[in-house]
Amino acid sequence: MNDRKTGSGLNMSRRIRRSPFTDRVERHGVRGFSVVNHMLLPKAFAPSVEEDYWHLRQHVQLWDVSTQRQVEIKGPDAARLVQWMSPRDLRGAKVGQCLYVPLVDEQGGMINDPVLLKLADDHYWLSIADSDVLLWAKGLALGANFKVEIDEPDVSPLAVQGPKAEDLLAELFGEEIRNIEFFKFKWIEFQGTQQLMARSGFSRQGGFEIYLRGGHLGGALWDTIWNAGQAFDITPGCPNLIERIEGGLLSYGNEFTRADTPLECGLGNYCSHASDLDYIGKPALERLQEQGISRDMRGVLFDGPPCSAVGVPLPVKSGGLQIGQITSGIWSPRLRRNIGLSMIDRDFWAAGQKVEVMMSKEDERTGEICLLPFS
Ligand code: THG
Repeated sequence: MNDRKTGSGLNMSRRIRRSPFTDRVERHGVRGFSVVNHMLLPKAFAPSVEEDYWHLRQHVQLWDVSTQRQVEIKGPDAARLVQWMSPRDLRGAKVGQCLYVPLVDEQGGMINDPVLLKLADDHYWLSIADSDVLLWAKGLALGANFKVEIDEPDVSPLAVQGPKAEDLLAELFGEEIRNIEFFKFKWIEFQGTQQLMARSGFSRQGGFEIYLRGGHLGGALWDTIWNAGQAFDITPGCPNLIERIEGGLLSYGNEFTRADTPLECGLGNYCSHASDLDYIGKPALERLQEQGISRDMRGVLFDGPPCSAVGVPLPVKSGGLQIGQITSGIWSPRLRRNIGLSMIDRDFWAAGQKVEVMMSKEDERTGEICLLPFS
């Protein structure tokens, strides 16, 4: 399938970047791609998302998540710029730590929700979701005259996710990797190079992400893990829609956009109330905090035949009144019910609230609101 066109009919060009692992992913028969940060993200491998889901919960998978591009910020003003970009209080952050940080604009609207890695006091990576943070950061730095260098380095994360990830990686990179705590990272050696390994990833099944420095090593890193992974039942995978929704992991561009604030998308815990902290959008978020939010992120459980992956948002109603929309939804084979993520209006957001989900004008399903994550 290494031609100019994927199976889904997506027309390839240089603007849709390949990753250091794309060759491997194609060799494994990937069944389609999405595009994130102008780069290919595998969408499915096994015959169904459901098979991938059960496998992820029991074994180990190798995910090409190179689309989680790094925006590197270094220099004397790096810490100041990163803090200015986020309402999360970063003053206590330590080298070796990963932090999930909302980035907001001057109106409090979500710019992105990256994982921040603190490499040194004056050196950070923002491991971004799907928006052009590089340009935002460069514009801010230039306008404010910050002494920083900002770039997208040759770094491509490869995720090893699932309950057997730790045993597999300990065999390859040493027992020390077992001591990496959740959302911390350490340096490992691979073919004479130093590589960053974090205990993190876009699933709730445990696992690690290796931030590969040097795309030319991509094939070798993939093959090394793949070969050792045979004994662990490894398969190629990708962020799994069922598992992600069940786990309440949000996707920028799907669950929220620049039209939403972190307070409304369930990211209020990552917004500081400290009066002596300054960041872009602070007045807007403070105003909203005072007023109180009028919607918040919730789960929706709904009845009827299994629903396939939601592509176009599904209206959520109560007594005919629209109170939200499901932005990601699918059938959960474990809960044996359809599940979805939606921001829900305040008067209706209590767990247990009965709702209607509109699959189409003719197909109305009964459902109820629940807290995240789905249990
Ligand atoms: N890994 C890396 N980069 C990423 C993602 C990732 N960039 C884009 C996207 N995913 C960002 N979104 C999330 C959302 C949630 C989490 C990670 C990335 C996550 N959060 C922890 C939780 O909810 O338990 C809490 C983190 C904290 O306390 O700071 O795992 O997957 N590299």
